[in-house]
Amino acid sequence: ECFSQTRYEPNWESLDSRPVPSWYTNAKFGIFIHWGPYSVPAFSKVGAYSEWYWMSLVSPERDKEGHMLTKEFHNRIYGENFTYPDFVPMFTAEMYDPDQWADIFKKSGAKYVVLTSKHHDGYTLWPSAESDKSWGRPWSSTNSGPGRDLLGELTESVRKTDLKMGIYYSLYEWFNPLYTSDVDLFVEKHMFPQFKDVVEKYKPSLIFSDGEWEHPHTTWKSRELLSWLYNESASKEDVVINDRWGIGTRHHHGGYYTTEYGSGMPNADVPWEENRGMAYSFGYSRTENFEDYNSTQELLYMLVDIVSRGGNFLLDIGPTADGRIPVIMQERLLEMGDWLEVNGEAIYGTKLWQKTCQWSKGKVQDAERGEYNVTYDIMKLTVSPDKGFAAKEIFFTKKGNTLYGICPVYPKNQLIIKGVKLGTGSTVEMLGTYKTLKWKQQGENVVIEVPALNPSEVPCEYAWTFKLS
Ligand code: FUL
Repeated sequence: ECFSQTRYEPNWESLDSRPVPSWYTNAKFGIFIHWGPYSVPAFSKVGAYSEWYWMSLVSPERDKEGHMLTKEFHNRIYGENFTYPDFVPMFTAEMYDPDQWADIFKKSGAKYVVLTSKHHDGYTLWPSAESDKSWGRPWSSTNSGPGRDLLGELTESVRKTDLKMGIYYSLYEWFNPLYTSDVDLFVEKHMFPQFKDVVEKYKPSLIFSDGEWEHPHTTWKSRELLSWLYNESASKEDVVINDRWGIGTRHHHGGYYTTEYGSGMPNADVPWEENRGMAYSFGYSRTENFEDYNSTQELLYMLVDIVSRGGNFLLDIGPTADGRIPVIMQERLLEMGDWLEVNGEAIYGTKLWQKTCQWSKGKVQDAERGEYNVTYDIMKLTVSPDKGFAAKEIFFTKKGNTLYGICPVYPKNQLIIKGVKLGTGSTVEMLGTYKTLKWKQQGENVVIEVPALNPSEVPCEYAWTFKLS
């Protein structure tokens, strides 16, 4: 892959023709991080996003109930005269240890990390001259709050591992005086130089653009920016971008397609990525309790389901204002890593298998026909295999001639995979064990003898992978 030899023109036809670098489509699992001054109040109506605190506080239009709750909380705890920028000195990050973060990410089995370089509040986690200038006050993490280059430090730590480092970047800034008065001037004097600065300084391998929806891509001059990124920038070799570059670009233009708190994309022809938090918010929210968090099992099934349909999973965590990754989030990540340690072979570098069927309530989803309506609620149910037939209980992935069947339920005695012909000399094994399993071809189906395992032989929890090669 050498992307830098092609010259990309500032039009969508040319820009969209750039292939998404394969490091990304092989990676499958990434960690998203929402961190900023909003991590200080760390408050949201349950079900809403805490990183929207400032907007929730001042705008009844957006979500009246959320606004009332936020306002009541804010006035009671901080007082009416306390403004959002007053949170900045409380955004201290004194416990921030980027090496420890990177270590957890590595152990989680994720292959890339995406940190909010700047969210809609405009506050930057790196020294940005544009930010301080157009806000007319210190508005970056080096000269206020933590007094550290949070992005630079994490970039360095992540790059000591083999994980890729990426950034989230919001195009719009709710209350930036330049943005609210003259968006064209904002794009020219603020956004362009700022975007170029963050790219040249940290060479991100991924850019998750966002906050594009108030203007068309022509206002953001996205095509010009992207042709610079692809042709000129320090990131041009391996950079991956998403699809949020102006009204109507989602699922049409840019790089991979994004879905958010959904189930992913029906169409597997395009690289896509589902992003969500472990509970309801991206930023840390102190209103979220134990029962709001998805279990490791649920998160793993999301990952497996998404990968079986050809997508990536960008799972978000919200660190605290003092720089800790909440222990429940650490636990989820480490447990996902334990599973991936055994089963990663069936995840990384795989493609969807044509006959991938979705495990869902009463309805089988078919990637070939593109039906699409997975609800994760079913993950909470105990599923009993339907007479040992695989179609409803297995997620499939493939790599070359190898087919992987990932079973969220341990098959009793037999596993029947319908519509698969295995050549003589093929082997079937269960990942994490050294057992080669007995199998036979029975017409159109492969019938695998599944041994009962002693507790000490069970290779992992939650789902077991059968490798047919
Ligand atoms: C959304 C934002 O508004 C959310 O706060 C979050 O950053 C999510 C990933 O993208 O559109």
